[in-house]
Amino acid sequence: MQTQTIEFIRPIKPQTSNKITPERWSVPAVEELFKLPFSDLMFRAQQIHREHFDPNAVQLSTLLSIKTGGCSEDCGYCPQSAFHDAGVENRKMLEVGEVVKAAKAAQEAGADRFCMGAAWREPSKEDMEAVVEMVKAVRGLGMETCATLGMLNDEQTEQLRVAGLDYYNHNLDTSPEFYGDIISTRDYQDRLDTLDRVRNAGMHVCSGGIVGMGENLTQRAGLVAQLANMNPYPESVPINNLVKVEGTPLADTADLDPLDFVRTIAVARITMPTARVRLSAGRQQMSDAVQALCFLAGANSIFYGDQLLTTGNPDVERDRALMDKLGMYPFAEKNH
Ligand code: SAM
Ligand code: DTB
Ligand code: SF4
Repeated sequence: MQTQTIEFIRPIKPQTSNKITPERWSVPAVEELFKLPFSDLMFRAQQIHREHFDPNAVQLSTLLSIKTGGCSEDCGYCPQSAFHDAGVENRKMLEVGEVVKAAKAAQEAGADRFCMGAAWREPSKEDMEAVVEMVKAVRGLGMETCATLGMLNDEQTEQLRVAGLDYYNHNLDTSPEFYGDIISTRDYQDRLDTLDRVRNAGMHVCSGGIVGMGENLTQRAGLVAQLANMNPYPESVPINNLVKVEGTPLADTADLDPLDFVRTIAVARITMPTARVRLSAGRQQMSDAVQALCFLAGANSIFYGDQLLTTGNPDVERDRALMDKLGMYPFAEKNH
């Protein structure tokens, strides 16, 4: 009986276009996945994970905030927005040398991807000149490069591609229906347009969202459906658990049940089988047991290093200890 239920929710309207994504996920179908008995959901996710990846390998990506604070957007979760008073200073952009130093340290600690984040609505011409130098220098170290700089136009995506940027991170954050409750200074379509530009320029897409912002189940499913129906879906999907920062409008949001976070990872894995699903922000507040469940649910990437952008992340020693305890290893080590 249970198997029939699982089969029923899998398939969705066939796509008529000749693009790559083989199936479309309706929001109700994704919601049905969320509602599966926990063990059935985990089993489905693990089967799919093992079809496409070594289930014991995890990708390690280190983040660096290259421009912190003073952002002109009003994202309700974000401590870097100039609309909120979260105690984050508006600092100037880092120098290329500082970025290279941080990237080398991350590489020595075992990271294979380096992600440069900036608190911008979009980069200016001068910003782009500096970022291009940073991307070239980090690539020169032999690391995979990622950047998250806000909205991009066609010229900027081309500049980044030429510089050698491997991934561009730009999150949808939540479902189109819930989005207006969280951000008012740019709309959902702006995000989709930037992601299209990144894809059309030939770079890999990193896009995900945040859960635990007070969204309901349909809205959570709506985020996953949006990501999974991108054509093709992102190669890298960060799932962030809201980090509640004092001074932001979402600081007092009720805690998400950790098992609902695990379910979100599993549903992302099932709907985007070949993506790197990243267990992203929120790990510092998570027990080892919940993180282990996330890996069982199909997460195979983490942010590595004791700092995200402005908030903390588990330190390298804690992550190495967790990987050892679980018999997990970095993708990069296995491949070299
Ligand atoms: N300013 C650029 C932008 O918004 O695209 C890049 C940096 S922005 C901080 C990158 C992403 O971090 C956001 O889209 C959001 O998903 C995530 N983020 C920011 N604050 C967060 C928080 N408090 N908890 C969880 N994720 C957060
Ligand atoms: C993503 O999805 N999460 C990262 C990265 N992409 C840029 C950012 C998390 C930020 C958490 C809050 C902070 O440290 O400021
Ligand atoms: Fe600015 Fe990005 Fe934070 Fe939004 S999420 S306020 S765009 S730094």
